[in-house]
Amino acid sequence: RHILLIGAPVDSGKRRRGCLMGPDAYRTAGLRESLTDLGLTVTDRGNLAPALHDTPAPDGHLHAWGETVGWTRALAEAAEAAMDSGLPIFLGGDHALSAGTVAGVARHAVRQGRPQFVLWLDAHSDFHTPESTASGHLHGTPVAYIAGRAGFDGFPPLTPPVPEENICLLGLRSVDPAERAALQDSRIRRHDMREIDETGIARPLAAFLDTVARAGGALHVSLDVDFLDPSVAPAVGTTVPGGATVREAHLAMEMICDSGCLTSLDLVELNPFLDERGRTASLMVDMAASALGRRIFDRPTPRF
Ligand code: DIR
Ligand code: MN
Ligand code: MN
Ligand code: MN
Repeated sequence: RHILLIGAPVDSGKRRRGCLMGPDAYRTAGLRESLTDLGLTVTDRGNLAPALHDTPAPDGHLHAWGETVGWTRALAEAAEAAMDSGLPIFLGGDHALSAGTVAGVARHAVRQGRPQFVLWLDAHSDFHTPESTASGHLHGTPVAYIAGRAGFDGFPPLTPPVPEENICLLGLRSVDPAERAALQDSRIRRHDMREIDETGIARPLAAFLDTVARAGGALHVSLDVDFLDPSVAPAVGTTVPGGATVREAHLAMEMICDSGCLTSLDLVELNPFLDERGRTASLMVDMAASALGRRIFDRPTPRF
């Protein structure tokens, strides 16, 4: 399948700056070359810019509301259109960008009559609403938006939202009390690091991928750098100890590839300003390569 690289230098989802450099860090780390080495054809579409934004924030504590609304509109359109030409990889940019990418790919799935699924690989649940967020950082809200929770005035309408049972959060270890209460009230699938410790990462992931495959679904994967342990992926503003190891993360990416379901991918929250000689950017490039077919030896994914 044809791969599209789409730069989304979104930096409005939190106060600490630097994610706007993410797309160029992935290019510098050789993302395109890693994928062409796999025999894939790759087009780099350059970087997007936000749509004009004039929407007032519903509340004063929300950081950069209008800019994030503008990005969400631009990204939703770009993502929907990209799905007609290949498999887009969105180069972030902070996690606020996924409101737009998921809105866009979900619209495309509706047109195809295909259910949309979302796999969220993240230390955080990103399930705040604009009302519940204490930080006012919108990168902590995209899962709530795509699931259709209220309060996102000015954001493009989701037609329809992604069904809760089609969303799977994996890697959790930092969930705020309001998010926890809302998640426990929802049908969103959620797997914390304790579960990964107890069962291994393959079991919950295989179960979800099996559901996607049986439904003939489109699968969007949103990979937050902080899914990985900060000892191997330090270049992110919100490090949380106790994350996925390099091996766990590669296994997850290889299983995603084997499922044959992957239709779009976000690489988010890389802050190159915090990196050590590009090691986090390079690791994220390796993750993308594993998700798109890089292998040591071919071997079918075991069933659980
Ligand atoms: C944190 C979000 N729960 C907040 N942190 C995130 O500010 O609401 N970091 N999403 O990546
Ligand atoms: Mn189409
Ligand atoms: Mn996130
Ligand atoms: Mn996170």
